[in-house]
Amino acid sequence: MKISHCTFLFLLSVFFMGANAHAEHNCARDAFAFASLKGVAHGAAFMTLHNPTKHEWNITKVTSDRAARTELHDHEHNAQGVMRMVHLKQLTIPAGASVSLAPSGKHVMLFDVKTPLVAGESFTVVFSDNNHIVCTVPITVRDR
Ligand SMILES: [Cu+2]
Repeated sequence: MKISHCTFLFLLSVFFMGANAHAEHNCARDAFAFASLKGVAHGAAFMTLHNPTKHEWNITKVTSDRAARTELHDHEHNAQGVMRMVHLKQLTIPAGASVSLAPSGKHVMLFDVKTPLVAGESFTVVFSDNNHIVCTVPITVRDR
């Protein structure tokens, strides 16, 4: 069977689209943090975390090269309807599932940011499951 030049280019482009789709099949997307407010030494990072493995993740630890201390937080409403942050001891992501970390919801809390977060810079957040790293995420700082 003779494959025309056009067919060949088409197959080649499908191959590269496939390769790109595979490269995106990692553990996080849309990861960002807001630039620091003046005089505020804490911040938060947001993303969609995805577990591409065949086993459940129980994330118990999160660290960052940009903050002295890092915690997983969620928001909850108390009986008075006031929203407050709570420390999540564990974040479970079933095999193949995703969890959204977004403003007013779950987030990575950054305490004692060493120097103010400036739009355009990036840093790293690392999620661990029983002392094994499950996901290393590059975070891009953006303006509010
Ligand atoms: Cu928080």
